[in-house]
Amino acid sequence: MKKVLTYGTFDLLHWGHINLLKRAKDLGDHLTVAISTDEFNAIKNKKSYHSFENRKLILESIRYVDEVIPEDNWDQKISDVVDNNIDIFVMGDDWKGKFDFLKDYCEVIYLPRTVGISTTKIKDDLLSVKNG
Ligand code: C2G
Repeated sequence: MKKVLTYGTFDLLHWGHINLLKRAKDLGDHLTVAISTDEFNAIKNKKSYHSFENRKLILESIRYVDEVIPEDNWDQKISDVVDNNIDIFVMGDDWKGKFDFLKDYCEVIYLPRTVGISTTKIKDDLLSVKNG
């Protein structure tokens, strides 16, 4: 069984996230998603609209996702890969090169980001509608 692993906040889930998760799952047989805790988001200077619990619930409902684990620090990736017997690590290419150190432990693939959508864009667009 080929196991795939990816990381993210996945707030205000949108089709760019789904495109990433689908392509990640298509690379193997099992997809684990490490979702950033609210505390880790603070370290990433990200404020989620949905709580960790609710973002986890949403992710667990996606057909491409087999398992969801918490991401609470920058330094857990090697142990996550080893402890979960991961074959392929996947991230959007906005992270290209940042996780190449994992190549000693698994295949590392950066997938093209989906253009035209982001959680930030959703927030900004809604704000401009609200403000007229
Ligand atoms: N993504 C994408 N296309 C978009 C938006 C996001 O392919 N239009 C991808 C990102 O490249 C990432 C994943 O979806 O691989 C999750 O995006 P975020 O929730 O923004 O994740 P991020 O905050 O970048 O967290 O340790 C790694 C971090 O936790 C990554």
